[in-house]
Amino acid sequence: MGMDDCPPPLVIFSVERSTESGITTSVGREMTLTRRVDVKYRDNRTSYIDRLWLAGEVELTNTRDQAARVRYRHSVPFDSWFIARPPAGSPACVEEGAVVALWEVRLDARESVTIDVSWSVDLFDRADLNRDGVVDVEDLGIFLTYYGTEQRIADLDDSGIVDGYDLGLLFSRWTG
Ligand SMILES: [Ca+2]
Repeated sequence: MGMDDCPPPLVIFSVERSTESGITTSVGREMTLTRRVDVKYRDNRTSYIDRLWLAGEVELTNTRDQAARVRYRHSVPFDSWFIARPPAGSPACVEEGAVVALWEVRLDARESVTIDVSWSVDLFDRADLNRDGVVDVEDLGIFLTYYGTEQRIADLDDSGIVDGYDLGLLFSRWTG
């Protein structure tokens, strides 16, 4: 699931964000004694329905007089009601309530490189048990096989047991 293997946070740096028509633009720069990171990307963190995406570039600069590795990481939050599934080979991974992506490049002395940091991750409703994009009678069928158990996939409210509250949640998300 990739739930536990997201890379740990790096030094946080400030990014200016503005949102217009559901698209958030982030621009920022981090400068230390050894590196400079310039980011500019857009994402749909405020308007996603079934897909969370981010598109943009990061310029990484090694300001040292010797080769070094420079890393860049970002994290985009989403409603934890949804299950996020990065496609195979994606730079993105998922931790609780956020999509995380990390890049690392080796740069020569004083070298600068611009990298594409775009990704896209499918989001599934937690009640969409077979992850096919709709909450319908097939999901209800799966749900009922787990009724009364502690099966986590059907324990929609994380109470520890699959019961009537979970059934109510499933119907509240019904798309038919
Ligand atoms: Ca389904």
